[in-house]
Amino acid sequence: MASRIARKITKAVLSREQMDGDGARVYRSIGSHALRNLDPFLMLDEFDVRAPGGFPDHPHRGFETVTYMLDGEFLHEDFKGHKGRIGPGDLQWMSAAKGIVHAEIPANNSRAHGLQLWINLSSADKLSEPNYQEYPKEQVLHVSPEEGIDIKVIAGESYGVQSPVMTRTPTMFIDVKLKKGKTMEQVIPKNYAGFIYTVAGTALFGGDQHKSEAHHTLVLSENGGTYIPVESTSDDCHFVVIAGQPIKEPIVQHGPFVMNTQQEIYQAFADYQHGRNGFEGAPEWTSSIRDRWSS
Ligand code: FJE
Ligand code: FE
Repeated sequence: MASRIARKITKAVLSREQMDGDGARVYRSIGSHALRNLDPFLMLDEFDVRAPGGFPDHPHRGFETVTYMLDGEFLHEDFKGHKGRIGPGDLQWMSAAKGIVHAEIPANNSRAHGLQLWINLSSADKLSEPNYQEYPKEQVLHVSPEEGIDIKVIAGESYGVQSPVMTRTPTMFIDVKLKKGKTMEQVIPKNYAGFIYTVAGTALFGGDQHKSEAHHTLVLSENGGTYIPVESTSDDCHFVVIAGQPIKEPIVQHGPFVMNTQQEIYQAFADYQHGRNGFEGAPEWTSSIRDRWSS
């Protein structure tokens, strides 16, 4: 019988809340000082935003943003007129690539709570055409291998269910809810780097090795292992498993621009400022939703 190697947890970091955007509360996982970046991931924020907070007009270049809403609703609008609403369980997979300028703000007065993941793009993809993949809750595939185990397959595969999301950077992203005492194993391609982010409840991750509560990032070992075992120790256990193929290229990041060289960062600023090379129309544009909460 072939031997199976389990991933272990090499590092556990608790996120403290901080403010970003315009008065928006986030728990930063990847992208915080303790977890600078975990190639191919640049950032994971658990946002918990109430109007008038939000993320008004801002640009992106060189990577993808994945917004997965847990509770409440966001409005979004971009500089090409693409707009919509992201509600509980909805998924927006946005490949900003050569340039998107947009606003993301709460749709109403209740709390907008969710996850936003930033995935780097390889040099070959950084200046490709922007692209959206949008899935309302009903179209996000889910699998329940047994009662008390509920998995949403946002990207990649879990228990034989394959997400239709196209990932320019090979990525898996699953959302898991477990009742107390339930066990599951998530398969992870052996060359992927990955982590778990805990949203609620407690569980043992990586054998009996690690117990965790909410707002923790658990970095997975890069030991060639092909799965991570989990056992829930509470009825409200909720976490995500995110893993991807490392890009292994230099990263120069300036806020919302992520390129390979300093020169490309200067170019991104100039393009954004002058409305060129994918940022056409950006200097004149303001979103119609940005003033929703100002009187
Ligand atoms: C930001 C550039 C940005 N975390 N979580 C600079 F793009 C952002 C930003 C976000 C963001 C947006 C959502 Cl919807 C959720 C997020 C950062 O838009 F805050 C800064 N400072
Ligand atoms: Fe954004």
